Order: sequence, then C-alpha cells, then structure tokens
Amino acid sequence: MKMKQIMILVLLIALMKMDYKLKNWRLTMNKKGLIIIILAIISFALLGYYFISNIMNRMFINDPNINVSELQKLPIPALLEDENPDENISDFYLNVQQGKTYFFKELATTTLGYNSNFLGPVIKVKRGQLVNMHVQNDLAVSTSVHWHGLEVPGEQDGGPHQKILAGSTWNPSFMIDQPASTLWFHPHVMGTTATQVYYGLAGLLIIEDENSLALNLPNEYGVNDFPLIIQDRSFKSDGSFLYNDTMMDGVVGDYIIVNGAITPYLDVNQVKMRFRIVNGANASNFNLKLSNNNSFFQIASDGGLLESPIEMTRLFISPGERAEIIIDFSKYQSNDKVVLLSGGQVVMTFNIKDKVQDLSELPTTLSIIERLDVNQATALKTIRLDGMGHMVTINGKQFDMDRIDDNVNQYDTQIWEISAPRQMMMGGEGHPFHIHGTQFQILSRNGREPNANEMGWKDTVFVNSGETVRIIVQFKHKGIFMYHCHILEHEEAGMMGQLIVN
Ligand SMILES: [Cu+2]
Repeated sequence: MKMKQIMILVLLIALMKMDYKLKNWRLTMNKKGLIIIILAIISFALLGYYFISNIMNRMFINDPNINVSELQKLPIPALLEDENPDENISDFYLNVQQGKTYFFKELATTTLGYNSNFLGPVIKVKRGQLVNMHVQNDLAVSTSVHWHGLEVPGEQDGGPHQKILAGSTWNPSFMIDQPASTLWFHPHVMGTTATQVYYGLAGLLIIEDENSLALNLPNEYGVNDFPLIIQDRSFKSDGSFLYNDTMMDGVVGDYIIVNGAITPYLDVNQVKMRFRIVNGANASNFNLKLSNNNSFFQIASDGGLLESPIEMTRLFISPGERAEIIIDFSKYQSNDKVVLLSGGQVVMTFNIKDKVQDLSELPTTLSIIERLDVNQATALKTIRLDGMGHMVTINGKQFDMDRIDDNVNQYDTQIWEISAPRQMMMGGEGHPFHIHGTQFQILSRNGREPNANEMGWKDTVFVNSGETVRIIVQFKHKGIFMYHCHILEHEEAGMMGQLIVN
C-alpha cells in the first residue's frame, strides 16, 4: 500500500512539473508533440499499474486485518484412539485424505489431513510400548509419513525410501525406546514434501515415560496441556492456498495459523498451562514472546525434558524444532488478555478466565541428561550448508536418491561440525538442520557454549548464516537415514544427504 502511494505521488509531481513547463515555455510543435507523447506514456503506465495492482489484490488476500475480526477458538487436535486393548501394544490407524477447511467465513480451502480436513490427530505413546502404525494413503498421489525425532530403524523412519503409493497402505512397527518428548510426523516424499505439509499434513507424536508421568507437570490433554502447531499460510481471494515458491529462502505466508486456525484465541483459567510448540512452517522462524513481556518457562526441547525449567521472555524456534513451555496464568486477573507474538505479529490470544485450584507443579528438576562423551567420538564430520533459494547444497552436492553420502557403524558416536557460510547476496538467513532417527546434543555455537535451552536432546538445530555449530550424535539404529535442512523448499531443492548405519 505504501509503495502504491509513493508511486502515485511521484507521478503526480512529474505531471505538475510537465504542466508548468508547458505553460512557461514558448514551444515549437516538435517539443509539444514530444511532451504529449511523454504524458501519454505516463498515463498508460499509471493505468497499467492500477490495472495490475487491482488484479493482484483480487488474486491474493494480503491484508492481515480482514476477515479475522471474529477470531476462531484454538482447534484442539483429537487424541488418536489406540485400537489395541493390550497395554504394551498399540495399533494406530491414519488415513491420509483431502478435505475442506474454513480459515475464513464462507470461504472453503482445499486442504489435506490425517483422519481430518487439516493437520492430524495427536498420537500418545509410552516408552516400552510396541507400536503398530497403519497408514492408508487416500490421496491421488504418493506420500510418506516420517516420524520426526523418533529413534527407529531406517525402514520404519518414513523417509523418501518408504513411499506410500496412492491407494496403498504402510504398516511399520517399532518399539518406543527414548525419553518422554513431543515429536511430530509429516510427509517426506521426494518432490512433494513441501506442498503436502503446506496443504496440511502434520501431526503430533507424544511420548510419555515413567519420569514424565511422575513429575506432576500439567499433562491433562486439552485442559492444561495443549499442542500449538504454528505455521504460516497465504491465500488467494477464493480461499484457496497460495503456495508461492519464488521467495529467496522458502515459502512464507501472510497469516500465522495455530492448529489450523488464523491467530486463534484460547480461554485459560488462572493456572499453569503447558504448551507443546511445534514450528510446522515450511520456512519461517518464529520469535515468540508475550505481549506484556512476562516470562515463561521452557521445560523441554525436541527430544525431551530439559534438566530444569529455564525462565525466559523470548523463544526462538526454527522449522522442525519443538519446545514445551509453561505459562503461569495465576499471575493474571479474570478478563485479562495476553497475546503471544512472533516479532510484531500476533500468533494467538489467551483470554484469562477463572481462578481455580492448580494441582500441577513445576519442579526444579525435570530430568537427568547424560552428556555424550566427546572422547568416545570416532569421527569428525564436516557439513557445509551452502547457497540460497533453489541453489542449495550440502558439502557442494545436491541430494541424490541413489547416492549414499556416508557410512556409519551402529552405536558409533560422531561429532558433526555444521556451518552455514554467510551469503554474499540478500537472503541466506540460516538453516534448521535435522538428522533422522536419532537425538543429538549441541556442543558449541561458534566455539561458545550453547544457550541453556539448547542443552537438552535435539534433532533439529538452527545454524545461522555465518555460524558453525558442533553437535555430538550417536546412531543406535540400522538403516538409511536422511539429514537435511528443514526449510522444506531447501530440502526439496537438494539440501539433503543420506547415511547408512551398518
Ligand atoms: Cu536451508
């Protein structure tokens, strides 16, 4: 809008100057003719500009204030029912399907979901359980379901090698053997991962263990324990998604959506609330804070609970990463409003309701994290995340399904030094780096100790432009695993490699 006003102003000044000159010069016919031609060109340019901008406005809904005056309530994804009565074995059924979602009143958007129109259910499992997944692909195209953060053999990982053809099913079985954590699942099929996620394919996988259940943290799903899948989307004026992959570093959206609703609200009582935050965006980082700058506590990172809660007023989260936080609403009064922001953008609003008894606790010790021993490392691997836009590489190479980039022995511990050279041109705002089938620990950022909230288990680490991050990683499961940038458009452009654990 500002750009349009400036352009009009410049053109008006130009026209006034022309007019002034016309009146004051003693003109020959030639000069007059020339000026008329120039005026005609300017008029056409002005008309053309109006015509194009009019079409543009009709094509995109690009004013973040329209149509969302009536905020939607935060959708709470359903808990997926375990169809197996045996306590130690679970059977879960997922249907990959197309549907319609109303982000705007009376405007339907064609979307994808697992057992629903948009996003998917929450799958809750316990450590020690044998899980049988049954995925039915009801789409007209291939998909796959990658369990992001889950430590399972390569064949169960759901990467590009476990393609589920249209109309067929995939039935992986695996043992849950890792600490309580908030993981997620999404497609990972070659060529269409980014669009399938954008259209709605993502869900949560929550692991509980003896420790997490004994802690008395808020853990009543939908009461004081909520998932917040934060994403961003753009729309055309007919309500359909606008997936615009011409951006420098992945597809970003005009609207922030949480659990599939544009900047929704949630009514909360004056108690401690736990939020399991997933950055499910294709490319956007979120810089979360509360509108009153009050603090909250981070209790878990990607792969599980931190050793102790970390008080913070800002939380940076890049695509693929998760963070569990506790917000203590007992500090507020009834009818107070607190807005969760990302930078200056609204993410969602908390409406403070009644004062009720809070039986949950925020203990000072959450878990014990054994640090992986640097002296046990058998290799130092260098990963160079280079390029921008669609010209991205890892160690100078683009992904090739038929090339294995690295061999690792089972139970080997390695140090990976991941760097993202500063780009000469615009863009290049860093890369969220993800390794499949394992959880790692961060050793250092540019030689310095990592932030306190990065001292827990991680499967995705943001490597900023100009940064070098060292991690220590152990491979417990055999098979082929991907490692890649979690800007989904970078991943699809080839910023991905694969290793085999023997
Ligand atoms: Cu990237």
